[in-house]
Amino acid sequence: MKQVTARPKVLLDVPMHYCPGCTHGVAHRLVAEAIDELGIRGRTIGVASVGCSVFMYNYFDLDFQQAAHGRAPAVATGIKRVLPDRIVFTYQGDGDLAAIGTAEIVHAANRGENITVIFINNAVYGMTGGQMAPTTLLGMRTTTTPFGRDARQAGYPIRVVELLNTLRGPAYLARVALAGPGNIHRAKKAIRRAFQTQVEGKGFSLVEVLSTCPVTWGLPPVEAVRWLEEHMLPEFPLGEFRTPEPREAVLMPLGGGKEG
Ligand SMILES: Cc1ncc(C[n+]2csc(CCOP(=O)(O)OP(=O)(O)O)c2C)c(N)n1
Ligand code: SF4
Repeated sequence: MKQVTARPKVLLDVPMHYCPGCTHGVAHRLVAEAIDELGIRGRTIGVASVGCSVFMYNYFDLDFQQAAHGRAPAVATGIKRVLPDRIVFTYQGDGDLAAIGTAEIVHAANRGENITVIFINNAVYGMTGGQMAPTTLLGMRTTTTPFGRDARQAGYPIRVVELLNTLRGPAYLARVALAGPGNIHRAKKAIRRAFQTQVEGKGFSLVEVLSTCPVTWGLPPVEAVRWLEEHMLPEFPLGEFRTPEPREAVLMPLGGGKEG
């Protein structure tokens, strides 16, 4: 019989701790498939962040470093600069990346660090019980916005990819969604391309992955996917926002600026 699918080699055969229907597991698999397919298993180092994926190092047959709240891009920067032949990636939720670690992600992207960031946007802080995240939708109820997020008090949802796309540093920026086979297939391609960008030495890559948190959203897993499609997609458009181009010359002309 022809085998059409198998567990990625880099993903260990151990039970994960995620809630039933949580798409962290799907995202892990896509990362693992990309690493396997690119043949970089022996030289990849992951940086785990805080949040529900804090224990992801238990699931990958890779070297991992755990970073303190929001600091994963800074830790990844250090590892990559010391070991430039390694492929270094972070895996961060929206609380970790877009709230606690806003400075780290902006500056790592702006410097064009040759690292890959997998950014899981499930619109809430999952691990700590469902508080508002920077990506929480307007009107969305969370434990800290029980009447729905109100822009006058809590500001607007932050579109991380669009924000980083204002910088010149990043080489690859994409947003994908774990909703339905077509979107999951596109998510896989984007994650693979993000790693490929680093393999080719082209600089900073980030994929925002729209994900579900059925438990804190209070929805069964299938309805959570529908909710993502109905509510998150209009706020967070999908696509590749930046693809690798030859790096622009940054040297100033001799004389320090304007000529003539
Ligand atoms: C009581 C408490 N407040 C704050 C923290 C810090 N903290 C650790 S994980 C986390 C939420 C992370 O959420 P996110 O990054 O969105 O990841 P998710 O859990 O949704 O995957 C926070 C705020 C903590 N551990 N405990
Ligand atoms: S709390 Fe949400 S993000 Fe965390 S494991 Fe459960 S479903 Fe997944």
